[in-house]
Amino acid sequence: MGQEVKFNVNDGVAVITINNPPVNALNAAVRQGLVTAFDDAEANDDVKAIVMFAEGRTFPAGADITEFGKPTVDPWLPDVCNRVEATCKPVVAAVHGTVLGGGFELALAAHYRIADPMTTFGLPEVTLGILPGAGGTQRVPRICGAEAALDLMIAKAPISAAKAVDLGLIDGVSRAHVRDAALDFAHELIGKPNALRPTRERTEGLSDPVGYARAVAAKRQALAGNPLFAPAKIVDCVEAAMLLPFEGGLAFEQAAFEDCLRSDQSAALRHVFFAERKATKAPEVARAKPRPVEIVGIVGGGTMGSGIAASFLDAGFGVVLVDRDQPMLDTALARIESVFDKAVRKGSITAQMLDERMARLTGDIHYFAVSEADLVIECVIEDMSVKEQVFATLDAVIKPGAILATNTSYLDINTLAAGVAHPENVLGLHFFSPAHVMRLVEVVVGEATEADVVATGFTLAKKLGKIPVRSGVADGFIGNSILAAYRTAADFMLEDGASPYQVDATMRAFGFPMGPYQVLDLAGLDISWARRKRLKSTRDPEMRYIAIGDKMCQKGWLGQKAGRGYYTYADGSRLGVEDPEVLGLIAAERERKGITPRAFGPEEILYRCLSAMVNEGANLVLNKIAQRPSDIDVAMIHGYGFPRWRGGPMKAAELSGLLSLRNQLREFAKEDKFWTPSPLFDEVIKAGHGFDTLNAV
Ligand code: 3H9
Repeated sequence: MGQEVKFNVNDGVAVITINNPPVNALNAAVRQGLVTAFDDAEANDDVKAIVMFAEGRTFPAGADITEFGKPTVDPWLPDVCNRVEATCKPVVAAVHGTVLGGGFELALAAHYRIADPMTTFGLPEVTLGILPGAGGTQRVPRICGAEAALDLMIAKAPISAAKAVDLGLIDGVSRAHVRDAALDFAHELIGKPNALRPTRERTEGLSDPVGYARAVAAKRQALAGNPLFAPAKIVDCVEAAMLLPFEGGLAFEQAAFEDCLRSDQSAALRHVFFAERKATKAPEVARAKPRPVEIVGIVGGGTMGSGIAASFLDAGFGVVLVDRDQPMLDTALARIESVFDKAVRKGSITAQMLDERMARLTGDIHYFAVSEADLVIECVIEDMSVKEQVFATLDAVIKPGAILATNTSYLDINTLAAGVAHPENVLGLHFFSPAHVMRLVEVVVGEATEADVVATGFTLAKKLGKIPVRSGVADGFIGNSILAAYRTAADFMLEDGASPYQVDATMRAFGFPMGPYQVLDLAGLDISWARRKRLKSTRDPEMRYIAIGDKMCQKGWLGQKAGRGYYTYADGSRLGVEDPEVLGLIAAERERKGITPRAFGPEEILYRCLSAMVNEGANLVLNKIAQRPSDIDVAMIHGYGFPRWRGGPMKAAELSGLLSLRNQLREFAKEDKFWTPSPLFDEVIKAGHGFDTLNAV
């Protein structure tokens, strides 16, 4: 037996211990070890009962996701579960930590389950585009019925040990060490008649066939129109648990599992699982220790500053908020309190937690108030001279070693850093709006930024429950650079004959919550106008320039805040209505440039928008602004609403073929050099591993 599974006998009870850090994933070695251990325990006459336990922080958190997509290695997890369940001596699973996916299924194959009270249980396979494929869809409903089983497998949220006891999934919790409690339990079982209790033979959950069928039908209806593949398959499997004998149900589940595993959706979602974890790794994080941060200063209490303050308060930090004058400060403090008020109304925090958060917040109108802060983030308007002024003032009051961060979305942090005494302490922390909700934080590393300052940025983002993505300095960093390319592609199509409403509808149908013109209206057209003006002097004169946005800004059609942008918003409504005057303005622009409009179908609109994103993404990797293609996927999913189940733009491109994309870009480039394929494609295509090698860094 390998090191991953150990076996010893303790006074008539065999203890089978899994040891495969960090999360005891059920890889091939563990699976083989378990089968051998159960064979040995069964063959050993001294053994009267068996306890299955795991070392370290958790009972297995699932199958080993890295094995999916590779040739299968026997024994396969469903067979291991069946082996455990078929043992002719009572088996007690002693569980703790995060008992997820295949780990939970393994526990369900035991005859009894005893849990540490802090254990959480879940079947989150659907987040990976698959379904519980080791008997979970058959065993769970046999215990707790269809409704609870479907919630567990589709709603995704893990449940507490107490809830698992309520549902009958767990036989008890113990405050003693869970292995000792399970040993006592196992001793009590020895010699008892009917001590074997295979889950496959349980029927409590099947006792109300009408209710069962109703729950299945309700979930099926709730999922109508859902673009995801796995949830509907889960419903089919749970239905099969009622209709088929156990073995037939298992075979049905196996076929459905394999369908899911082979799907692009699963490849995309599994990619995102690892991409999110990879994004938190950067060379500076590996080599430097983060600086301690307890108090955070925030300058500017607008939407961004208030959201960032709320985020830090949520995570337990002390926050000092500075705004220009008392009325602005009062508004900002009220805005922060209203974020917590909403959370209380939703039940996600208590009134006492609100008070506790507000007690850690102080407001001031003097910069000196941040003199004790370990980190100060400026969140003032997106104007270089204003930001330089704020940095210069902060430089005079902050304590030695304090980190100065900017929340700029576009501006050059090297220029900002050059104006302060310690440029090595400067970095960008680019949050996304609403900052207390959105998970992305771009950690922008300047030429002079010290490694420990970068490491601090990463650590803080994680403490806030956010996903940090490292970015080098570029106008718009990673996310907004890609957004700009996306909008350019869309604007080209507008001028050539598409309407903004067609483009928005196409991108929504793809899975974005909003189309690019809806987003422009929401953010304000003046932001991208300011960028275009700022970059005017460096603009390539050979590149096509679309002036539609500029003309709209000149007319004051700045988006929702102005009551009209690409859409009109009557009486402050946030639901835009298509505007014939916008179509007229676009038509006038076409005429001015002598363009004869042509028709665009959704396929072409989508293709052009996505390929512009991917081409820009490839250039960001090539120019070392992004560390790896998968970071681009993470940024676009968590900052810009790219549908997670499509894997992000880079993964989506890889799944549909990089060679054909490169060739199509070459064709487009005959229209305009904007489309020139990134040289990165040739490198990657020649190497033949897709983006794998680049993602591995
Ligand atoms: C399944 O079970 C299918 C079956 O139904 C049927 C099979 C036939 N595999 O997240 P962390 C790695 S599908 C491989 O940073 P945390 C992770 O990549 C599975 N690796 O820690 C990371 O590596 P690195 C169903 C895994 O404390 C390291 O462990 N289960 C797996 O924030 C630490 O992870 C799930 O979907 C895995 N299953 O969170 C659960 N899990 O250090 C997936 C983790 O190199 N896992 N790793 O970056 C989780 O949700 C979280 O990892 C967990 C811990 C909550 C457990």
